[in-house]
Amino acid sequence: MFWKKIVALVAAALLIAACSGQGGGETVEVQVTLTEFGFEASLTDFKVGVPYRFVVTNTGAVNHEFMIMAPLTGEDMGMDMHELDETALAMIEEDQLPSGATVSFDYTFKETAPAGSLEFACHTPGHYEAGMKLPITVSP
Ligand SMILES: [Cu+2]
Repeated sequence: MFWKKIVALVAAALLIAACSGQGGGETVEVQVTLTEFGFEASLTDFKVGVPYRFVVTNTGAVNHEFMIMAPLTGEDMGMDMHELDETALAMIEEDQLPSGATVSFDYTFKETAPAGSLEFACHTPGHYEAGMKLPITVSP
């Protein structure tokens, strides 16, 4: 009798946790396409706290990578790939994104990002300079 009550209480607590875990928000799917040399995205204005599922497809002929990070300034250009990777909020490595591949991941923005402070980018050598970047914003 006692144990049944405990089990029921735990089950109820788990249910409540499951329902409130994402603030009641539904995951929003974002389609991103990579080509030579650019991005197309179904969404570029995001909101803090909303769970997004990025579905990233490489429709180009060569490998690309996908990063969400701050635009590079002149002095950042001297950073090596490893340092660059560290500054990214999220990324898909280029060996995971060969021609024709689709990779999905979930990401929720934790901070706002005004225009000009964040972008999608491909930092495979030469690609960024060729135009593989797309500015995004994150609002409260
Ligand atoms: Cu690229």
